[in-house]
Amino acid sequence: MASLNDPRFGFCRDCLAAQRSERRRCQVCGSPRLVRHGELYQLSIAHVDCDAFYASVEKRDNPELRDKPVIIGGGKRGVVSTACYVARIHGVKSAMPMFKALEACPHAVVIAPDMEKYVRVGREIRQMMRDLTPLVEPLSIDEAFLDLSGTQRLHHDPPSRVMAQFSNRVEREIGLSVSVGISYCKFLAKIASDFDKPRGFSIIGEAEALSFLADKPVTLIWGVGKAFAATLERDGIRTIGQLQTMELGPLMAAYGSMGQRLYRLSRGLDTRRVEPDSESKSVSAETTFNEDIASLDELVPILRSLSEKVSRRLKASDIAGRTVVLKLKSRDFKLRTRNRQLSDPTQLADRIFRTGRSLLEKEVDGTRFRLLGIGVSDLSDDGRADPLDLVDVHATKRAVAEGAIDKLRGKFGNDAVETGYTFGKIKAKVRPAPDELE
Ligand code: TTP
Ligand code: MG
Repeated sequence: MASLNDPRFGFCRDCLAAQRSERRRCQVCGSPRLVRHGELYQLSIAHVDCDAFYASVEKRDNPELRDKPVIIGGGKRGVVSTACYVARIHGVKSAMPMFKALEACPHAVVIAPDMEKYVRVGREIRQMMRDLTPLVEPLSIDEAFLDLSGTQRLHHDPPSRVMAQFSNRVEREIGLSVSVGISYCKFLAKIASDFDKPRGFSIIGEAEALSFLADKPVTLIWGVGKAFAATLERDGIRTIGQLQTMELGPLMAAYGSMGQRLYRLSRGLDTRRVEPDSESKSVSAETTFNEDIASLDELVPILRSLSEKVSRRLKASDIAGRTVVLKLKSRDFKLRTRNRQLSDPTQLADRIFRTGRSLLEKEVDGTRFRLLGIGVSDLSDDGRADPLDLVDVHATKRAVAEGAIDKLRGKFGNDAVETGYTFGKIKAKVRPAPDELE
């Protein structure tokens, strides 16, 4: 039996089957897309970047373009925004003047950018990332960091397998391919995602960081642009390996604060956290019904199971939210959102549910709803969530019970324990009593 550190330990990116031999194709589905790495199940920082993003969206929406060289760009500045990988073979690159690009690839199809569409698609992909963790830090329209540490219990899978499933999901549901890089820090995760584009999946572990970086050019380091690289070159420094042999003092004396960055990143030392942007600063779950629902009795169990989903995500990342947000969409697509601020941040399904239910009760007026959502915003991770409530003894009891349920679910899976409300929804047409959990 291979240990977790065995380099033969891996899985198939297509069917996810575990691979325990050194064969080049998956033992189950025959795919050659295998990933193996000694630290495969320990690394949890991911960077995702879409492949030839604008061009891929246009190809997706017009299958006739599939095998043709496609360039997105033009407009007033007359430069290339991006080119598909077919056009890149001819030497077309982002930021190249269009006339040059067409010299290199005269038969290319040139399409003007449709920014609105790309923003929309970028958002859809980002939402899929947020389904995995609230710790999503977008860097641009088509790329983001994800911190998946601590989510194994939520997903019942380590981050690398979660990310392989994510890239398959984006292909299946959005129709685009992405490249994924996985490492223990942002610096190397980003480098990894660029490593075998398109449809890439690369891992850089701690053990290999130094040797991986040694022969790479200094321009790979964040903040080292052309001008600074020229300065370094004048000082005889071209590779990251050279920086690895230099001490902090002389580097800082020569290059100021940049010297510290050179020192640390050249050694693969990067403690920057994945910082979610304001859009990510809420965790929510929602569902659209097969048939519109008007009755509180039917909405409440759904609200309960959505609250549990939100709570699971919060607990997995050890964050809490102070404002509970209820979302309803009526049959005529009118959106209602209702907020309530709590006295302190929560990650408990019970508190989210109860607050959501009291907001919901006020909205149930015979309107038929097509969608129900619940979430929390005002996120924090400072450990001040859910202080024991000395006034409401019942709330404390429920919090303790929820902790016990979490433990069981951690051991036996999410479906192992069902509360009265979700039981009512999933297993039978049992209507929950008003305060069954008390
Ligand atoms: P990138 O991720 O840099 O490029 P890409 O997605 O097209 O290709 P790759 O597979 O190498 O990741 O940028 C994302 C989008 O941003 C790109 O599709 C178009 C736009 N863009 C510009 O408009 N101008 C530019 O100079 C660059 C680099 C990108
Ligand atoms: Mg890209």
